[in-house]
Amino acid sequence: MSNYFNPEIETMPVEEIKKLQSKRLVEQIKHVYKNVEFYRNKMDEAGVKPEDIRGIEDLSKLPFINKDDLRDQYPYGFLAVPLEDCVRIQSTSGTTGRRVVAFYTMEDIHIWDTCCARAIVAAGGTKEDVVHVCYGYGLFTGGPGLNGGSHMIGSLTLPMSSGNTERQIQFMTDLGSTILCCTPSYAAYLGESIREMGVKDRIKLKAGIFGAEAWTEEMRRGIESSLGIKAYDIYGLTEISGPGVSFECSEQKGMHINEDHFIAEVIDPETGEVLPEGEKGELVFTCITKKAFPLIRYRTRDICVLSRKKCSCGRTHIRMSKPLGRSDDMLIVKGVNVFPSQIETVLLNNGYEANYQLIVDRKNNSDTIECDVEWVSENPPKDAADWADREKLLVSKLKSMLGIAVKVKLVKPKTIPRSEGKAVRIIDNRHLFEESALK
Ligand code: DLL
Repeated sequence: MSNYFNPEIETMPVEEIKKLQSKRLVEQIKHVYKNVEFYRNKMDEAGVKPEDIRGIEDLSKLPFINKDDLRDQYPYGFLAVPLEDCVRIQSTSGTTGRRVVAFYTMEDIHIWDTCCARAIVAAGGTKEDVVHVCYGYGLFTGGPGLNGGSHMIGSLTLPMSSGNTERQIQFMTDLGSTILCCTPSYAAYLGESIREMGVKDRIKLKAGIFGAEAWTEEMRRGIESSLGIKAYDIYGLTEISGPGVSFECSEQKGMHINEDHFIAEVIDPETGEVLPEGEKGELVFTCITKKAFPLIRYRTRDICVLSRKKCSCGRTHIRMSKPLGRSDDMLIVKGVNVFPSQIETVLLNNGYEANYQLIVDRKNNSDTIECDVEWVSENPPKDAADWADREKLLVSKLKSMLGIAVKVKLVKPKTIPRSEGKAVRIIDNRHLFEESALK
């Protein structure tokens, strides 16, 4: 059985992909220049006419856009087709300021479903599978995206949405779910709950498709062993369509970007300079087939690396690394750059699971950072002295990883609130951005 959904496209020679991208880019630029005042003004300001864009080699002539532009144009400013041609909206989960609303024509939904179908097939999915989707449904793209992909393959789709873990596990056992789609933190939680309920031998899962938040290789190994599956990463963002912008193949060495629909670039976040393949920088996407809400040179804030190295799965589409952080989620504590993934690595390397929370505060003009972490239920502290020793050990490991003192509080299992969507890892009580916005 082929593990491609669209073999002729997924294994197309690179030169052919670039030709296809060039042709589609030229059409797309004409479309947005004609139909979106924002793009017309931006391109006019930059002195670029649609006819100056003759192929992907001209992409860098176009200006970048970012999330602030989307917020400023809320809700219809980026709409490139008449509203009556749209059949759906989805939205980002932004907690501050205006949300970003993305529009889709029926054909845009078809493209998105195709991207998700490719991801499911790459994880071994066929029409015989039972695809258990517990990403949230609604405005969040996770549920609808994987649901659409699963339908396209013809798999039996369980639109579970998030929440009610006992019911999730009951359906999983009763209906024989074989592919699980959810956030990695929820997958880890499901693994814990299955172990506690003692039903692991009744679980038929073979693969999981996890994304929407950062997760480490250590976390992947933990989930693979607790659920007895192979765990695949999937990446995407609402602005560009949703999940399935890129996905992992069986090699698990980066995610193939669906290059017939999206052109990826990596840029220096400070200067905007396009970086050569293999260098780390901010990921930028251009949508070349979507019609209702086509973003051109959209700065994602995700930091990653692209690779054209041949993949042994046979796919020729470029691969992106896992996001290595965001140019905007990095914490600066006592002037030191801290990535939550560094903390996670220390915890997982020292026998803990990714059940932790970082609390950042500022007292007397000095930053503090506390890491609350649960001990694993099989290995509770023997006594108060053991408890204190374990905290001390983590303090020293974190100090050597980060270069700053982190207060560690070891807590009982299940004390840190579980998330059914994206885990809330950071509580930053300093609210630096809000403060500066007010002043
Ligand atoms: O999280 C779409 C999605 C749903 C992707 C389900 C995968 C699975 P947003 O809510 O708009 O969309 O958030 C997009 O989440 O810019 C990344 O920072 C982060 N992100 C998404 N996938 C991954 C991943 C969905 N696999 C933002 N690894 C993106 C790390 C991810 N971060």
